Amino acid sequence: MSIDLAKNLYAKMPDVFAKARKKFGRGLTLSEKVLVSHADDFDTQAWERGKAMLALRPDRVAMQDATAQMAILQFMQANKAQAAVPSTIHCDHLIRAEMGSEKDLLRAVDENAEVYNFLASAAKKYGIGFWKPGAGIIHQVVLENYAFPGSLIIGTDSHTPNGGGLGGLAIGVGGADAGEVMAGLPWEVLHPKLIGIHLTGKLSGWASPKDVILYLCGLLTVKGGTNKIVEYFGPGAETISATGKGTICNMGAELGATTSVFPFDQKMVAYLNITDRADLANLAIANKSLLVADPEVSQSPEKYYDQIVEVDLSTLEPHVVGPHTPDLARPISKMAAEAKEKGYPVQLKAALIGSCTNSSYEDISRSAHIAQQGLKAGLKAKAPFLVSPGSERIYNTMKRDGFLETFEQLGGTVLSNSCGPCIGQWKRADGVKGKADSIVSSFNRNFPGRNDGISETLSFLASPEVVTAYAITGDLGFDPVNQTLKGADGKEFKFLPPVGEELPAKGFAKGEEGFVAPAASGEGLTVEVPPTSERLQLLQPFPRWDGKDFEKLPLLIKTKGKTTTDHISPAGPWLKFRGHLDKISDNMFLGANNAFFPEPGKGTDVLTGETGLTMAQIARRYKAKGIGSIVVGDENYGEGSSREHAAMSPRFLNVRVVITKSFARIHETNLKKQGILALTFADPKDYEKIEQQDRISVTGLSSLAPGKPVQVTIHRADGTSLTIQANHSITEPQIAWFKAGSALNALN
Ligand code: MIC
Ligand code: SF4
Repeated sequence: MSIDLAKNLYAKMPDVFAKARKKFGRGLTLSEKVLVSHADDFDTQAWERGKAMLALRPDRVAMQDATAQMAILQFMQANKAQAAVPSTIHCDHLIRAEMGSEKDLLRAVDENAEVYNFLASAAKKYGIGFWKPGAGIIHQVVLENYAFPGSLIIGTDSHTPNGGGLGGLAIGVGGADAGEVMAGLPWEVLHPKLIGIHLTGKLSGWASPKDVILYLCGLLTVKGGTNKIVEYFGPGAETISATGKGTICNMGAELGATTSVFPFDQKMVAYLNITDRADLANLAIANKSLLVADPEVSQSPEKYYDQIVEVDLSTLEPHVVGPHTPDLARPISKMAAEAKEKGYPVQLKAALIGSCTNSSYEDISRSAHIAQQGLKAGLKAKAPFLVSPGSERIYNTMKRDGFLETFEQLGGTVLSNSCGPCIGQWKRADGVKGKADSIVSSFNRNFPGRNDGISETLSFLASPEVVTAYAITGDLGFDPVNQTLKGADGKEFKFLPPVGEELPAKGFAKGEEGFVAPAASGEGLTVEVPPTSERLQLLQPFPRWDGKDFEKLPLLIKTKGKTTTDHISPAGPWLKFRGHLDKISDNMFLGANNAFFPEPGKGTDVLTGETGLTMAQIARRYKAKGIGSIVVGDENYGEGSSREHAAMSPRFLNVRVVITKSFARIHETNLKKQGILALTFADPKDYEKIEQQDRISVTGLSSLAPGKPVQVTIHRADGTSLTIQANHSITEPQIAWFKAGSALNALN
């Protein structure tokens, strides 16, 4: 990475901070420092938390292969010669985890050739850095190479906030946002509110950074961070390694937070130094006061943050969360009793460590310490034990320092440096559809069906060291932290708390790092999209709005309960169609619970009465008749991933309106970008009023205006009707997206 980016940014910070202090009449939090220094135009920008739309200029864009396809296809529609900001593509999601690292990688290169060629050729042409398959998982590679204190990075993946571990704002977005920023436009986001997390004390024993965020997930819930930045401060912050901070920020996505951030400190200096960025470390040290909150913030934080949470790291216990949602949290000492009470199957069918969230040297060395204790007692892993290293650097260092060997002796399998089982690219040999059993991982998400494609599987999350201990005992009904177990010789022993190193004493081992630089000029280069491809399809612009109100739209689905993007657009086997809108749309709502049908993903064609059809089948029928439809959703609709397929497929299949109790941030923006009207019930209880045979009208659209509610009329099958109100968060420019049919259409 060129250090000039940071130099230029730091050089302009003092002036804009002075202006901001004057305008706000107070000192600045770290988040505000990053926001104001990236304003497209500080002077004309309105700064009101929770209200104003901010137009920002990110320092860089990162994309992973599964979302990059749509991001690049959309960027191509803007007809630009080069990406306007430094950008990278990372091939990590499309590698299946089945036979171990080497074979999995070879197969991935073969079966994804079209997609990789497309991405590599586009990267080369448009001046985008390309990280080959096997190089590592986007967030780990960004932390090792690109994130820096004070930076603003956007990434087409919801766990982009991992970069907050190095003191910048790193934010997950949909591909359309990335495409626009690469096309030279500013990036828009609702001015987030701020949650201040005051950290005191120091982690000890089994407690790890992962436990900080698992605990916060339980406390704040999956909605607690929506449209908020989580800013950590206080003396405890400096005691956590940079990679540990990365873990905490990464999983802040599970709170729905816009992003999370830690102030610049010595731990970041150490990490920058060991990842070959001493120049950047020195520059940041020289500019330290710009990269932390102003001193008055920690003196009276209540004046600066909208909400404050106190966490004493010294008393934090290791936590376990799940199943099915990351906010069902409890200390590990309570897990066994709860499993018994709720009837969770206690035999663990797999234990998985690593991923973008938890594969730092610290995580791996602490886990290896637990594994060594197991081996010493003559034990092996009882549950299949899988390790997903986050990057080539991590993998080579684990190998050099003997950790790989330790895991393998324990019976573990080391997978390629990729997402693998975290995103359903895992063939679980013993998995049976319809049968509930339990698995545990150190990943960040545990929505139904996420890892093994089986929605009954109960997936629990914990720190990698706890997961390693669980791998050895194979039993969720046993507390490996507090209880004793029997070694091979029958003698009782208790695991000693894990001990590891934050950073490798010998530095990181290098390896084939897999970076391909773009061509100096892309002129004359072509982007490879085979016309007959099953994997890629050039995009056709969505039709413009015809100026008419939506009259009597049939209800496609009313989703009940949690509706994450994994429910709306499942990954796993569908990942291979991420570049082919028509094909992937067949997965639409396959995981969602329909209020009017007993089986997920299915429902009734209300025009013909035929039932048991998939949502895609029904929507395709309506579309063929030229009819749009409406989707009704529950709370925090679209929680989870940044994948815009969850918005593009409905749009492609003619869904015109999505009306919910509330939305998750990235998904709400994705819907708007694709030209779908995203509404919320003014009275959430109105959700209950929607019935299967209703026809729903949304009227007054020609006078759609920011802050002005919209009328929704529900026409009942018996001829009666009732009118309710719906709200929206559509801004003036977003109205233009709606009218043009999509944000991209509005550009051209
Ligand atoms: C995820 O963790 O859910 C993913 C897969 O990384 C997604 C992106 C995607 O769906 O491609 C995310 O988090 O945004
Ligand atoms: Fe990959 Fe999982 Fe991280 Fe998403 S959360 S980037 S799927 S490892």
